[in-house]
Amino acid sequence: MTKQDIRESLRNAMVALDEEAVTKDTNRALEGGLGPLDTIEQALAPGLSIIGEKFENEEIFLPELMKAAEIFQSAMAILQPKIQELGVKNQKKGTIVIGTVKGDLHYIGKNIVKILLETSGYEVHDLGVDVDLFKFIEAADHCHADIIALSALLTSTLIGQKDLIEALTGMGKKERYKVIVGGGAVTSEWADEIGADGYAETGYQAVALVNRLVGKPGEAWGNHDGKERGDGD
Ligand code: B12
Repeated sequence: MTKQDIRESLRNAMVALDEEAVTKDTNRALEGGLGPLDTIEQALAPGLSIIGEKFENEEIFLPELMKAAEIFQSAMAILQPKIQELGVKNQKKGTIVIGTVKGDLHYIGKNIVKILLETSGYEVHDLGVDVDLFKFIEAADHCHADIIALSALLTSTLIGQKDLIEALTGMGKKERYKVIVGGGAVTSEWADEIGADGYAETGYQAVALVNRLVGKPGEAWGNHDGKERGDGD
C-alpha cells in the first residue's frame, strides 16, 4: 500500500464510521511512515469534513456526528503520543491562552492546535469549550499570556471572537495581547474584519503564526526532524 492508499483507506473508514478500521488504518499510517500530523490533516480531518457535509445534507444525523467525533478521538489517542515524541523540548517560547468561544462545544481542532503549540515549546492554558470572553481575559491577565487563541466552528458563535477583541479594546488591553482566531467557521477575511492579529487554517500554520507573532521564528512544527513535513508522497 502506498502512503496515498493508506490516507484514502483511513479517510473512507472515517466516513464509514468504522471504528475498527480507523484504528487499524491509523496504526498502519504510523507504521507506513505517514507521521501523525499527515495522518490527521490528510486523512482523518478530510473524512470528518465529508461527515460534516453529509450532516448538512441530512444524509446523517446528530448521533452519527457524535459517533464520528468519538472515533476521531480514539484515533487521536493513538497519534497524540507520537506527536509528543516528535515535539521539540526546548525552553519556553511564550504563553498562550486557548479556548473555544461561548456557545460552541467543538474542541477537536482546538485540542490539536494546543498539542502542537505545547510540543513546539509554548506554555498553553486551555480553558476548554463554551468560554465566556471575560474568562479569556482574566486567564490571560493571570498567566501574563502573550497570545489569546480563539476557536469557533459555528457561524453563530464567530461573534464571540469579535466581542473579545472589542472588550480588550474597551479595557485598554488590546496592545497587551495578540489575538489569533481559527476553526472551521473562520476565514482570513473575518480575521481582518474584526482586527485579529492572525488567522491560521491548520494546526501547522497556527504554530508558524504564533512563532511569528512572538518573534521566535523557529521552524514550523515537525520540520525540525524532517519527518513530518514535505515527505512528498
Ligand atoms: C465533530 C463535529 C461535531 C461534534 C463535536 C465534537 C467535539 N467535541 O469537538 C458534535 C457532534 C458535538 C457537534 C455538534 C454540533 N455541530 Co458540529 N461538526 C463536527 C464536524 C463534523 C467536525 C469538526 C471537527 O472536529 N473538525 C476537525 C478539526 C481537526 O478541524 P477544525 O476544528 O476546523 O480545526 C482545525 C483548524 O480549523 C484549526 N483551528 C481550530 N481551532 C483553531 C483556533 C486557532 C486560534 C487557530 C489559529 C486555528 C484553529 O486547526 C485545526 C487543526 O488543523 C464539523 C464539520 C466540519 N467540516 O468542520 C461539524 C460542524 C462544525 N457542526 C455543525 C453543527 C451545525 C453542529 C450542531 C449545531 C448540530 C446540532 N444540530 O446540534 C452542534 C453544535 C453544538 C455546539 N453548541 O457547539 C456545522 C456548523 C455549521 C456552521 N457553519 O455554523 C458543521 C460545519 C457541520 C455542517 N457542515 O453542517 N459537531
